[in-house]
Amino acid sequence: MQPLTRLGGHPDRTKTPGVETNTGPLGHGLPVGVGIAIAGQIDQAPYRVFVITGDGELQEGSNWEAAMTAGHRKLSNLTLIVDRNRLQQGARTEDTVSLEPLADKWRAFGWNVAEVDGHDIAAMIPLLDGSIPRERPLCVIASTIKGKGISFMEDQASWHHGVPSADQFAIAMKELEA
Ligand SMILES: Cc1ncc(C[n+]2csc(CCOP(=O)(O)OP(=O)(O)O)c2C)c(N)n1
Ligand SMILES: [Mg+2]
Repeated sequence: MQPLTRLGGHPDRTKTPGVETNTGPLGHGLPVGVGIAIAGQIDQAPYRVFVITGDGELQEGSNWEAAMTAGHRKLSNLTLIVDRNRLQQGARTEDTVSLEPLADKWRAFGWNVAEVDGHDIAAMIPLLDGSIPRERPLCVIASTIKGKGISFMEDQASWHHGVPSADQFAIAMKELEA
């Protein structure tokens, strides 16, 4: 438990605005999001559903059952963002169970796909703000660098659940503020 932050290791709907479902077991967020999107489709409700998954998380089979259902039902109210940092808990994704060709996989399941630099907020906004009408669910594959901007953390799998020491924290804050 991380009592002093609203951005704990696992999302907490009681602490983080906009988060509606606690997750932590991998492969649960997308199936739950698909269920909420189906409910919205049946009710003809105006809301849209956003799900974020890790890339290593996509190795869970439950995601692909959900992907198949979302494609079948043409859930145009659903947007998935994949944090494509190419790392999972202890290693690189492609050395563990490779995900590529990732965009083709989503297309094969009946989704639209956008591939973007996940650190480029200006590029992300038009994909998320609903300004582009569509008839299918959208998967945004956002290429990111774990620990971006902190020299000793960048692209290091060990920072999946690393806790910085006081000295490391001071260095990290200095680098981020520079
Ligand atoms: C069902 C399930 N299996 C295993 C785990 C342990 N686990 C937690 S995170 C993780 C790796 C996930 O990879 P990714 O989402 O890419 O992590 P990130 O790049 O964000 O560090 C694993 C295997 C878990 N939380 N839930
Ligand atoms: Mg990852």
